[in-house]
Amino acid sequence: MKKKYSFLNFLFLLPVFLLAQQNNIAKNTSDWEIKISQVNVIENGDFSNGNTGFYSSYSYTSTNTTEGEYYVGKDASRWYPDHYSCGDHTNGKGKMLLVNGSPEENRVIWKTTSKIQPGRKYRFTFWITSISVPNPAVMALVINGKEVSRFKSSGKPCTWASNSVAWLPDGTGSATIALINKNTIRHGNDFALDDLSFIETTETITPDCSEKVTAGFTPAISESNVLSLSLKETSLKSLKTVHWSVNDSIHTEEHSPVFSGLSPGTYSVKAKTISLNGCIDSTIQSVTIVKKAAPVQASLTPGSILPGYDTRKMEISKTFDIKEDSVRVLLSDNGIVDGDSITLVYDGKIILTHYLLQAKPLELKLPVSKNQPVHELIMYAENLGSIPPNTSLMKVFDGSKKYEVYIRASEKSNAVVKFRRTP
Ligand SMILES: [Ca+2]
Ligand SMILES: [Ca+2]
Repeated sequence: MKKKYSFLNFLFLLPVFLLAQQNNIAKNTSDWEIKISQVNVIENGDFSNGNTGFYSSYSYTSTNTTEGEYYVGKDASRWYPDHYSCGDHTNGKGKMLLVNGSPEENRVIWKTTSKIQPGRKYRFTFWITSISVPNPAVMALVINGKEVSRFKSSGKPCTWASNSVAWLPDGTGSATIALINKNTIRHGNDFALDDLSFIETTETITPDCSEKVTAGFTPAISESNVLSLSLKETSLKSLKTVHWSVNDSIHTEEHSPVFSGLSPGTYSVKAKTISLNGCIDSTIQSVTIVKKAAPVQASLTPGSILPGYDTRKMEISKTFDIKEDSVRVLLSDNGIVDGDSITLVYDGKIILTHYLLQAKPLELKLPVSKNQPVHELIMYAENLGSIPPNTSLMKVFDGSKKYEVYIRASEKSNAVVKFRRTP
């Protein structure tokens, strides 16, 4: 079910900033100290184990008679007498992949699929030499169906050269790597491949942003002024996150958020997308609400619309002494997320209603002005979820100081937290 952000009493919201975005404060710094594996994830990349660990559409034969054949061996001249007698790349004495280029287009010489770790970066390297003259091979490297490089072998036989390409995972969780010879000439066009590797890297890789998810979106406004937002892109496969903001005061990372109870006016709606390959896009649109929904009454008090608000006991959970001009408050469901729905009242005004508590914290920035000695945040339970009462973990940040408190609200009591401004 989609949660709804109400704009009830929207005029009162300013300058309260609600940030329903994922917070990274509690994230352990060790998350960033990623150990890089130097292991080659390609099996048998040096061909020391023979004809195994890869697929080929070429024909395997120990004696070369025609084009489109391959062999895993130590000496090209023993495979076909007119080939040069080149040593392998690994140590000059080992095995390599010997190939007589096919005249058919796009025949796969070598292909394998490797599992990859999400969020990591990789580098694929292969070595190639011609074993005959003329017409050196032109090797296309294809990863997950996309050609990422094209490399021409040196025309000189027994002269190894390497091609190496850095690669960012595309969200599929694996990398199917293929080598295809783009040269289809029969004469010459014979070569050897060796020391294929696919290894994690820490280098900076510029992503190919021609395949990013664009942040174009369509706002839809219903009769009752419910604003629904969704991205235009039909395939969200390569979307990592979308960040929505309305008037830069309400933020959410839901894919398709719904905002209810908007008062008439013009809103600046921004969508920012980050694709799995790290490419960023953003779009801003003005959304105008013309038809009046329920009239907003400046005199509306929480008690006039929240049943039992005034009669419930005000249970003070904690009073905090605050030094800064504002506090950051993070609210999340305590333990099992069971559908607790709440309204929050700050200094007598509703700042958020029909909010479903989640494991991912809601972030609020609340002003703690000196004009008023004590500020009150009240949590009102709209329902009790499946496990009553409504309990929530509240984290309070006063500058660099951090506090935690569990608060609970029920049909009998409202949870109250006070912020006392220190001089
Ligand atoms: Ca080798
Ligand atoms: Ca040939």
